[in-house]
Amino acid sequence: AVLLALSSTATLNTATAVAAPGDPPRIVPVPASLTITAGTSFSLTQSTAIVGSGFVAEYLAGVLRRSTGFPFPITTSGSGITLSLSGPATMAQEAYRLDVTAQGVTITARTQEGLLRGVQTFRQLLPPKVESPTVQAGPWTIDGVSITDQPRFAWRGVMLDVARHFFTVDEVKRFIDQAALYKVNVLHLHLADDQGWRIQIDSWPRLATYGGSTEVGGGPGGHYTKQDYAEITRYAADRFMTVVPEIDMPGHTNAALASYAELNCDGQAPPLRTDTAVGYSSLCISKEITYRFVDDVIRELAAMTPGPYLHIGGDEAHNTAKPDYMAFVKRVGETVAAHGKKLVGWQEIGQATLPTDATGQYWGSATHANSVVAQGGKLVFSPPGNAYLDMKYNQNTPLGLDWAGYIEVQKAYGWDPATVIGGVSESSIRGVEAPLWTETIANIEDAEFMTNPRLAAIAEIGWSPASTHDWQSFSTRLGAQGPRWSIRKTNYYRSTQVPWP
Ligand code: TNX
Repeated sequence: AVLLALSSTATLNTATAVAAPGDPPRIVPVPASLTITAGTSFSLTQSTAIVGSGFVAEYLAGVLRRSTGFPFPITTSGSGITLSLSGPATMAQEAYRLDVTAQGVTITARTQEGLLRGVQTFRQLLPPKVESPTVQAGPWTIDGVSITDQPRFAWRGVMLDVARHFFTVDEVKRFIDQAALYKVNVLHLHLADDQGWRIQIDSWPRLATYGGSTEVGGGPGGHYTKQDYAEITRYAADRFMTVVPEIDMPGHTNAALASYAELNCDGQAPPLRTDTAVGYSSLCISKEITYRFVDDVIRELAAMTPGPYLHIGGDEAHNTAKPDYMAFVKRVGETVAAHGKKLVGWQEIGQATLPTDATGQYWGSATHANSVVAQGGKLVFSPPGNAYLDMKYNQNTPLGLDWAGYIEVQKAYGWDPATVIGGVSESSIRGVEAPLWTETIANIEDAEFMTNPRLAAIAEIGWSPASTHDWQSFSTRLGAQGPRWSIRKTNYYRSTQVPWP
């Protein structure tokens, strides 16, 4: 076979929307290195086995059985699609190698996590109908290729605001599945805000039962029981996605203040709110019960959280005096550490004294972000003008806000975390995250419309080497995702900037 060594940027650069045989595969995020083996191919058949074990093998078998109708037995020896954990110790945690030869497919990694990332790439080597929930006719042929790949950043996140509008466990699972396709590995759940409290807390039960009883626009809202929440974290963990729960404080707390009169400085519970104002609510910084409340919530949340991070919000506390804010965040940071978790907060937490392993989520202020870094913390970048999934695509988008401008797909793709603010070294950057705030997003179809295709752009910025960044290449590869989403019945915005087939 003739080996064509191809750099991902140069070769995935074709402008035509329909792949011809021998064209490079259209993978998002683009792999660090990809070499086509011309003239070689492998086809899945009735007798192809999956050689491997564990959840990743089951996951791959689930995808392939559904659409091909083939049995795909999971075996411990033989040939077919081999999932091998024989990757060298020098391989990064999530790195994988993927080889397609005439003899079969091998995905090699050092961890199950690496194998899962390789499986997501493998799906994109197959025709879009592999994503079908029902059996389709073959052929199921894959061109010969060798891929080596690993992420640029450890945190490639998406945030779902389940406070402004509630989303069911099944809807969250669907959201997780779609994000996992693009190697997104953090699901940040915004669990409490002025309009709703969405997680059961046994020591303060009215938070969920009363504080969770409505949402923006006055709908019935809802909340996750501890069992529901365990189901979400397990489903995410199977896809090597860490759930980062956020309880926003001291602002964005009307739902809690409405649930317990004693949390208010004046002892009066305000009414539940279903409007979209921000910046009016605050926990009562001077009352000791506030800290009992915070300790109880963080203790129960930490116990429900398999991952290392707890997000305390901290944004837009416009109704909290600055000295109060600083004292409050410092104390809550200590509480999070006392319960064995690492503190995450929106950039404003940089104003307070933080634990040394804190993470600040940048959303527009270099000053605040820099003070997180100055204290030894790290940053997750969510620049609103590029990464906010709740911004309209253009003036005609029926949903969304526009305070950070319109975000067409090219704008979502057109940034680099290393240059958003000056003077932050790449080692201080934990990664990137695309937040979906849901003031205007009432159901999962609308959430998908705002998320796709922009999340794929943010995912590529987080995963792929900076040297591969190229709009022409990306837009062509992104176009190839459209048929996959259509077959999955995932809603998406058909941007005119993208050459959909
Ligand atoms: C600002 S970004 C907020 C949210 C809103 C969002 C709407 C941030 C940390 N806070 O409370 O939902 O704008 O785009």
